[in-house]
Amino acid sequence: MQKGAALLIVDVQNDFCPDGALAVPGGDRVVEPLNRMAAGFAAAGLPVLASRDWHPPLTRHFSGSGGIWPPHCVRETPGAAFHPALRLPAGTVVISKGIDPDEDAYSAFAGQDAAGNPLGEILACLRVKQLVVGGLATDYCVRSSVLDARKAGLEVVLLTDAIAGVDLAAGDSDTALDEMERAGAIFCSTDEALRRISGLSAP
Ligand code: VGL
Ligand code: ZN
Repeated sequence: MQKGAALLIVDVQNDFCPDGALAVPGGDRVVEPLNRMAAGFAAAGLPVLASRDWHPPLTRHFSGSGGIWPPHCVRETPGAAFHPALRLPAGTVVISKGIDPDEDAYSAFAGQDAAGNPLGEILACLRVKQLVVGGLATDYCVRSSVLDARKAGLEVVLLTDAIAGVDLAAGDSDTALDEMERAGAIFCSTDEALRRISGLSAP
């Protein structure tokens, strides 16, 4: 990790954590490594971005309106808030997605910042070449975001201890990991990634 790196924290929101409307098993385990990673990026002067699922109350994404999911992450509700223990550095760019009632919009690249700038444009403006990714859920939004980042020509480092999956069907997360690896994502632990950005060990 070096100049040109950015951290993307995907959907670490209450509804995807234990007791949430669409709880990912062990979802809150990602908070501690992502806090360390975000602090490391901030200390190195590197950008941090955090996506959030930000649905309208009625959307095709929800069961009852044609989708497969129970209502979750409805914009401006407590379930859509970031996990209370997640520490986002000052200046973190928040990317909202799933706003359109006609789209699932799993990928953070389908999202935009408060001013309406799409994630891809923001990363281009910041001259980001390498995206370090962790968050929820491995088999949906992390997967889609990583595959889109690769399609956009970015290097991707996936933080293997800072992700957790829904596994609606057993093995979904493993399949997603295979797809991401085949697409060229590099797998790395948070500790290893931190050593690299702080320059404590030669890459
Ligand atoms: C997600 C299912 C439905 C995710 C979002 O953030 O991975 N999963 N909506
Ligand atoms: Zn959703």
